[in-house]
Amino acid sequence: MSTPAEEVKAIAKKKKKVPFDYSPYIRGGKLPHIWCPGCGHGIVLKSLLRAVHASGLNQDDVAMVSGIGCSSRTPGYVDFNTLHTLHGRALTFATGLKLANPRLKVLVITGDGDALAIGGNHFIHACRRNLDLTILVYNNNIYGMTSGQSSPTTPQGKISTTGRHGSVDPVFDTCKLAQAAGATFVARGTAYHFQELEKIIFDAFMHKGTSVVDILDACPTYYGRFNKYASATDMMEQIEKDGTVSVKQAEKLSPEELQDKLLRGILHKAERPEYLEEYNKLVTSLQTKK
Ligand SMILES: Cc1ncc(C[n+]2csc(CCOP(=O)(O)OP(=O)(O)O)c2C)c(N)n1
Ligand code: SF4
Repeated sequence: MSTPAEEVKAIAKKKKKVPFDYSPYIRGGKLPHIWCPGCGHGIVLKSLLRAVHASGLNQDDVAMVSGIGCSSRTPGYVDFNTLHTLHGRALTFATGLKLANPRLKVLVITGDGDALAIGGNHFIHACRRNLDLTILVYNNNIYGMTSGQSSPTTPQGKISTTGRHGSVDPVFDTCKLAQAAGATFVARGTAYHFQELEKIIFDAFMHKGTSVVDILDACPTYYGRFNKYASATDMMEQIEKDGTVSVKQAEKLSPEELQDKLLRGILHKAERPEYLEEYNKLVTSLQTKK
């Protein structure tokens, strides 16, 4: 019987394509990973690694910083400069790291709970500063690591361990929040549309300033099971395929058709002075002041 890797190679050979080699980016000694079967985090990681590869960035020039959560375990598995920090505090560490070593391309991996609940204040202020950081919010609508409590993106009426009869709280829209707080690149992708996601993450890397990508992801173990999705695939199809439309598709749809749909793609792009450049200007002016 052939192994999964051999099967991938056989399919690629048929399509006359060279399969993408993830191995230079993975710390093999840290495997197996902790993610459950069907979890979207691994799919997102693949899109992310392909985007890093396409950007031509040297692995030593990339730093990946996370908080705590299933998503935040990502830096443990990849061969970049990595920091696994405190719950909700990835952005404070990332800010310090970027200021101390501006040469580094700093990526922040954070869950919806990590970024928008305990880390909500830090999220707002990181967006406000426009420091050159790429923030990837793995948004699976729930706290995965701690067994499925409601997060700020749990839709109203959906079941969680802290909302056994359906969540009552209104949700945050990560993209609207990021844009209102001042992020200069805001986009949404999904684990289902993984090729599109790779391009979005690539564009986020290329942007100078704070870039935020809200990534609709799937936690079949808690969110999926509590809310009676038949399988991880069913969950991805209902939430991420049927629940979203691309910015391009949206142009042809009426407001009625767009109701209850989330937009995918680049939602906001603006030019504004980057934080480090402004900071360095101040330092230079103070140093040359007589
Ligand atoms: C100060 C602090 N409070 C609470 C926790 C417990 N905790 C660990 S991960 C987590 C939630 C993670 O959810 P999310 O960020 O959405 O990531 P996911 O696990 O879904 O990928 C919580 C509450 C902690 N580690 N530290
Ligand atoms: S608990 Fe949920 S988020 Fe965590 S690894 Fe399992 S499926 Fe993924």
